[in-house]
Amino acid sequence: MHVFAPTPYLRLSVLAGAMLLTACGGGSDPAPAPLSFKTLANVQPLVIGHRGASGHLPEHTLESYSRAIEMGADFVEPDLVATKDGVLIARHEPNITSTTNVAALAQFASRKTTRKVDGVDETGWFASDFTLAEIKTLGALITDAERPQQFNGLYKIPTLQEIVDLVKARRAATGRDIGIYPETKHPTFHRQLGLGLEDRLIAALNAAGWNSRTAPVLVQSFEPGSLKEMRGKGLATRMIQLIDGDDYDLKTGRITYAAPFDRPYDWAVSGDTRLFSAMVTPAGLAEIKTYADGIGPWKPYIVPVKGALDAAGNLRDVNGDGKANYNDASSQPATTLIDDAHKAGLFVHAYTFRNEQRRLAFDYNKDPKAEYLQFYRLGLDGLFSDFPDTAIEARGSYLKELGR
Ligand SMILES: [Ca+2]
Repeated sequence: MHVFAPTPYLRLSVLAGAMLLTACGGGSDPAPAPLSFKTLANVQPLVIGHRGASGHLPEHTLESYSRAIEMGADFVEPDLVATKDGVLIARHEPNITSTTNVAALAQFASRKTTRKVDGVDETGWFASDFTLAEIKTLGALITDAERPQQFNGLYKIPTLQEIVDLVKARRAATGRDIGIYPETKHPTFHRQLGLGLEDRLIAALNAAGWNSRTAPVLVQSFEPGSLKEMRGKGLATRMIQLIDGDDYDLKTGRITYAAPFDRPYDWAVSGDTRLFSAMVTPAGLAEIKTYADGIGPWKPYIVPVKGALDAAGNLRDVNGDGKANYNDASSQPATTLIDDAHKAGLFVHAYTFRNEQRRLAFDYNKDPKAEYLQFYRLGLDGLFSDFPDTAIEARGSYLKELGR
């Protein structure tokens, strides 16, 4: 039944509304009233191009951000780290070994070193040991073997300034309200190197004329101290507290916590023993509201994922591929987090949505759009996607459901 109509109950209710208007003499052919969004601002959910369109092109390149904008993303998301000469560039990690071709370049072989990042030893090449001029000789790599490899090494590492310039040019050319969503990455790590990210980001946004509440800028961090510092130093943009976890326990459906993903690293340094989970309690949300405007939780804080167990208590291989893993787990009833955050006056932008089959729970039936729709229907205010094209296609389906 209703194979042509994915949400028959919604369509019926719209139809009933239209009939009622007609019966009341509301005029000829009144347009049915669209259903309301459940988002905090009663607007459609935002699609944020996570590291650009990183499912398609090497992440954090101007080409990746451009592709996301072409696909219709509302925001592009640069993660920020600092070079040796103090320039903000877009990389997901201070350690640039996996996202660039640096390991293959003989002239930089001696730069290989071991550094402690958030308490964990990492060996490789670090952005903070390279000047911007040196960084500009590197080529970016795509980090997922399942994604297109033919662009590896072709694109440069962009500076924050180049990203601002790109977005401004695209705003002017398209008339669209495209924004940037910069993240201070490992703020404590950078501060300890004397390369604090906060002053540099504020200076860049001041120079761009984008240090205001209405600027097309959302600033995010996992470390509350970074956001609080920027607020204290006059950053006026909207800000987002990211909320992480280490892994899923598919047997219980619970998020697990292990260092360094158990708590913000500035909490670890200051001796605050709370976990990230403290942030999603009413008290935690109220605390975030004192310095930020929204939260950016990992997806399972909103929709937990849980597997079925066999008689021996082991995870069942539900899809019959011989392995028992995430693909055998199914999404569970949503938590109250979106409603709780909205009650606290905070919007909710969840991460990260990806298309690959190995990243989809069993009950999405291998269709990434099913996951997007589930979250849109809950009133999520925005989401980070490696595939903005799929996110926007699913948003189109959602808008149709609402009669928009
Ligand atoms: Ca399986």
